Amino acid sequence: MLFPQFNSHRQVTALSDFWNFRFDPQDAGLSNSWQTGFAEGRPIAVPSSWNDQFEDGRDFLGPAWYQTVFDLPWGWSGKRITLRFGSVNYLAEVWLNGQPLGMHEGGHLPFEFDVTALVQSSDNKLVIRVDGRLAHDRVPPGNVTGDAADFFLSHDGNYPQAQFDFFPYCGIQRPVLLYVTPSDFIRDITIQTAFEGSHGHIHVLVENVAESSSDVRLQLMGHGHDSTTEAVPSGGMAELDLDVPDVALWSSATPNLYDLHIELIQSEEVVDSYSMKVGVRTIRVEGNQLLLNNEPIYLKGFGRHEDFPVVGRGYLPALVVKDYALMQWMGANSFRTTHYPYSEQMLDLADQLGFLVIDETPAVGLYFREDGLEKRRALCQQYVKEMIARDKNHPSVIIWSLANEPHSTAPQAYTFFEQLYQQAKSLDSTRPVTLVSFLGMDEQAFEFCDLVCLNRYFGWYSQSGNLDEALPMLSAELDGLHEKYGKPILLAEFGADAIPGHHAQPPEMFSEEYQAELVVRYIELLRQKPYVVGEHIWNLCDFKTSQGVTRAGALNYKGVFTRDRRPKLAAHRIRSIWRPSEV
Ligand code: GCB
Repeated sequence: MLFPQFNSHRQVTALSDFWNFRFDPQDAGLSNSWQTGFAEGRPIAVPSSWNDQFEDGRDFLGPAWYQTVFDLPWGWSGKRITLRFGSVNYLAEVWLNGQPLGMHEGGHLPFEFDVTALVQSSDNKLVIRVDGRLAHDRVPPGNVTGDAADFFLSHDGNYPQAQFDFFPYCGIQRPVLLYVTPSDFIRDITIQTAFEGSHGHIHVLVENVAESSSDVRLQLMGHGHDSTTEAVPSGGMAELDLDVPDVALWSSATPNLYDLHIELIQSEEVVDSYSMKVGVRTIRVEGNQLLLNNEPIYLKGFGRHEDFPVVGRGYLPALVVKDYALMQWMGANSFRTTHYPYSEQMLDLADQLGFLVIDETPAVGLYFREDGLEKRRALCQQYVKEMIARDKNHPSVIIWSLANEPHSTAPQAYTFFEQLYQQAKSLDSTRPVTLVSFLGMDEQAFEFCDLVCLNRYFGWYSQSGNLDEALPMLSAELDGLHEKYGKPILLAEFGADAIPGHHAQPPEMFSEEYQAELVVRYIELLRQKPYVVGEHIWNLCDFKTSQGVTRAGALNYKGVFTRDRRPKLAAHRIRSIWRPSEV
């Protein structure tokens, strides 16, 4: 799926700003008046979560209604026009000029509609009903009730009752774009790269709707290279191979990117074009190692959240830049998109700045009770497909994560994840696939996953306050896991809550000293295990959660930075390990 862009054949505009908005607490079918006309509402910022914008409705998860009115830009009439939503959490139903366009389930992934037939040159009424309510057959799930024997309710009793540990922010959370393409256009591009010695190779698959009279031309530029290749599509597809002598490989230390320019040509006229950045690199698991460009890599980084006061999970470009600045200052080279795919802009910057990304679907807190299982399975399959379609061309994305902490002791979990694993591999054979588990030895999916990703909180949720007891347990478990599965292991989460400004010597729980000591001692231990390929601290920053007895102020305080991005003691201590020469 291509991100919309401006060039001499394409244009894009954002329908951002203040929209008209209304909560619909009775689910009273405001639909008639709100689908067709402009009803009484209040202003809301788009994109942004709705929860923290008003004095009422923070915990209201929907349904709610959004409306806006737009005119087409000059010159767009008669062109192919698409309406694209970057992320609406959770369930979106969309109408344009009173006509239904369709619906999309699941946040954090884009969806779009061809609106050519419905759009007018002026006074277009766009209406979206958003339902973010938590339900047992949604993914991620919430409001799960019943027998706890076949699943854990680790977040039982929290409010709102999410089956996961972050606030269930709702609304139109990423930009709504309107874009125009020619009627014969480049529909999709898939890049795969390889190299031998200093010779790079780029395979490009171009999908278009053009007839066989078209040609596809590629130009690759950068790092002293400039070459052009052409191919005639067959069956609506063109496959092209580009050779890159003296290739400048993409890596974390040298995030070299080439410029690829693709043109669709009919009767010697260029009718469409698309430009993108390409990084040449390989990634694979071999033995105990994770190899980037055939060299072992070690991941140093974080789990994070798209989370900030007032905007909630709304896209905030300055925050994207800030979080990269913090991670660079720390000496991190990696992060996981816990627990949903982050914005496309976040990944563009990862390509540019050389961050190694584990890209995770929104499947957090899954459980395997039969009730609603088929629906949850279908949603997980949809998410894998949409995530790979969106992110497949980013060199920064090195691993796909199918889920975080599924409650997968049930026998059905094996087939559930094996199917998702096979699906991911068939969509993209070039990247390792995993899931992130808290079960450890009992995680059935580790039998087929390419690497083992474990979340561990010894010294926090168990062996609380007692690191001398906690560390040997971690050590023994890691050794056991490696013996059982013989795969590289990433410690994908570890950490402790620290209330900013709370100090204790000797260190004790919730103090900055205890968080710092726990994280540092974990890292020292991980570095002694040759099969460990990385350390991802939980979390980069404090973040908002549902209310519950374990979350003071409805915050998870495991950030090494505060929610407003100020460092705690742990940040300095970790920096001295990750960037020793700078401290
Ligand atoms: C976990 C979850 C993460 C939580 C974290 C915690 O294992 O993956 O979403 O926030 O623990 O702090 O409890």
